[in-house]
Amino acid sequence: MDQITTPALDQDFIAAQNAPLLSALDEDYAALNRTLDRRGIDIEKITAAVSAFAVAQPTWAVGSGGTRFARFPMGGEPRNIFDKLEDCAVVNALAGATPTVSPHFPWDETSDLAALKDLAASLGLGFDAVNSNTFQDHPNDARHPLSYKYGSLSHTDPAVRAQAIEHNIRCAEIGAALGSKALTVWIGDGANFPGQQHFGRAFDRYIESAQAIYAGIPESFRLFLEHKMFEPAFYATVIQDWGSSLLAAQAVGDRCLCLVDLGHHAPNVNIEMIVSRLVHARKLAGFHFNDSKYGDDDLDAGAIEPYRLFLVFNELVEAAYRKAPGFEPAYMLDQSHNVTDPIESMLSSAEAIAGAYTKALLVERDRLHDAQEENDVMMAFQTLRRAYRTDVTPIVAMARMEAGGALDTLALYRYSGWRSQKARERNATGLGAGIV
Ligand code: PSV
Ligand code: MN
Repeated sequence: MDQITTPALDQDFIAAQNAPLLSALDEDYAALNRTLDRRGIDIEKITAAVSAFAVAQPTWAVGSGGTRFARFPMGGEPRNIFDKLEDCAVVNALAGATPTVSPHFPWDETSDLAALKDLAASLGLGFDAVNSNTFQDHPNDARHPLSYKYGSLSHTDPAVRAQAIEHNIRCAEIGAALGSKALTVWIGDGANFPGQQHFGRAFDRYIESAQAIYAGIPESFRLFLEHKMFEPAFYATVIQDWGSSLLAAQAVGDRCLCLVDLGHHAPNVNIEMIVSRLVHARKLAGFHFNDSKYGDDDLDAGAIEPYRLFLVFNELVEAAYRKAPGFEPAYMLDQSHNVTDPIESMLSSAEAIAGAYTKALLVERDRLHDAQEENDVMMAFQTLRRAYRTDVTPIVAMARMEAGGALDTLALYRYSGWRSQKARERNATGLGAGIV
């Protein structure tokens, strides 16, 4: 494979572009330091924590997404998993916080896993949770003669369930070969009409299938169950909420955990509270970050409800602060970029997530806990608000630079000419991934 040459992946180039921005950053950082110092907060500690923060990139997010109405492919979009890795490497080089990728099969199928592993290593990328796909048929795969039209892991036909179980185990095998340590299972199983499905029997069948997957994947693997309220099933979904997910995970085993995707709930659901409950149950697998106004919109993290993102991180930081047992969350972006350049969306999302995390780190925990214990409602609320209102931009930028990233990620990405270079090199494909 040819060496990939682009300024966007060149550490010296990034450092040179950062240089003229440094003195302004130093000034802003010093001013924020004075503010935080008055609150007894050590800015260096916060910056170090933010610099160490990482969120995985989903391979499917670097292609143009779409809706059930249309997809508008962009020039230069990735044609296969190898191209996708290149784009993910650009995101990581500039964001300095996205060092792993989460593949999805069969979308990322390749006959040369060794080459894939080599490319990832040469790009400085690792592999995060592997995602299975039994929400669509695999017409080009002889291992998938049966249709998932009426479900997969909860299907009435044992042969379809067996096929779906086999696929999941194979995904974990591929993941193990790539160095991944988790399998994420999201199914589209459910019902479009009342009466279509026996809720209890479908759930029993799902649990039995999840147990079979658990028994078939490596012992080093964690199994993540992802719930979703609706879509593609529009009346009921087998794993529709965190309650169903928790019941299933508890029935499956210790290494089976519940994954929360921010867009998979009814409007106004208190997701930060779900975090707290799953942490309590030692069952929080991690997060798929995105944002939404109406449903599973898969918009960029923090684009619509940045306060909610902060409140979610507040619970995550709280769990880490009190060293909650079994708390080892896996973080991933899960977005569909329909009208933006996916790399730009991932860069701005990584920044938004780092910002929400930083603000959560600024919450004065002891003060908050005291106010809660004393029923000082206003003080508790204001303690959160004070952290949220703080402009943490200098910390996020400093942390990113310390992790090797760019101070102005979007400007550098555009200046690098990556997309137009790829538009010349990669011919159009009609790649389907990304319609989520
Ligand atoms: C489902 O909407 C989901 O959030 C799951 O994580 C899928 O695997 C992913 O999107 C891609 O379709
Ligand atoms: Mn998801």
